[in-house]
Amino acid sequence: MNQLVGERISIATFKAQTTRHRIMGIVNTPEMQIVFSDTPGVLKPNYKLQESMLAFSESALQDADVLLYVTDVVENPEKNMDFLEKVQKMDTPIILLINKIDELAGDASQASLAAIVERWHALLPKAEILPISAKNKFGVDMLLKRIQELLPESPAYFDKDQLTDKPARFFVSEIIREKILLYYDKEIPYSVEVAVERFKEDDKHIHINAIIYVERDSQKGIIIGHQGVALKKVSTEARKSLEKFFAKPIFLEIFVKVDKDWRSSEKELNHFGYNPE
Ligand SMILES: Nc1nc2c(ncn2[C@@H]2O[C@H](COP(=O)(O)OP(=O)(O)OP(=O)(O)O)[C@@H](O)[C@H]2O)c(=O)[nH]1
Ligand SMILES: [Mg+2]
Repeated sequence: MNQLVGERISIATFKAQTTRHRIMGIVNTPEMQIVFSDTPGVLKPNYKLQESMLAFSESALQDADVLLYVTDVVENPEKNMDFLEKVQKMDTPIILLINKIDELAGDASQASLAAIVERWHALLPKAEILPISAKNKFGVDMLLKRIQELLPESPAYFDKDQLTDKPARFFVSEIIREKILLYYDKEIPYSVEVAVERFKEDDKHIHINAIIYVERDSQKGIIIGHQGVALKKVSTEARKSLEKFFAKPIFLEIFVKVDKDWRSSEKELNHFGYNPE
């Protein structure tokens, strides 16, 4: 979606379940508007947060005019059979994007791509299949063109100068969460939520206070690290990314708090914005 919209709207990391919300990225030209919904990947929920994540994916499925199912050159197509069977029965046009074709190197790459396309086609015969590389922007313009052909005529849903449906604070918490996904292992990134307590912008700067919530005391210690070194790194790297995102100098203060078992609590999840409308 970032490549299609031309802005870094959704955070992306090598870890699974990076995206937790439904995030809109809007492309505007004089003739048209395309509203992309980036969603969490389809999963079988083990706790309440994951139930909300799945609900975001399903809400996008309900109102989309075109579905883009993003897989890559190594994912096992059988992994999400239930979901594939469901979308196969829907009337909505579907484009299956085989991403990361830059990873297919050497003489055998054409043959292996053909084999991958073949496997997916057998499972989802109604889908148009497009090999792409988001990294190299390969196939992205062709995809935009194809989406434009498939979209129905309709008035614009959003203002023509709007880029996303999310407020500035959302991107602050996502950028901090991105650093946590990058720098901590095991269950830590999945036990973390970030809330922005203060976002104050003046002519020259933005002042931000954020809180990293964890599920237990032991995790708080890990986030902070020996003599605060780990948290310092998160804070420094987040500040650099935020300065790029907002194109302004940032003062960033981060605190760590325990919110016991927040990801299993309906109330806390609502409080953190995991309530699909
Ligand atoms: N080689 C290569 N890597 C890519 C490409 N596109 C994305 N990646 C990498 O793949 C990883 C996953 O990207 P994400 O955007 O987080 O993937 P996602 O499908 O949104 O995953 P979740 O949000 O976790 O469900 C990141 O490390 C990206 O940098 C590509 O075209 N080629
Ligand atoms: Mg994602």
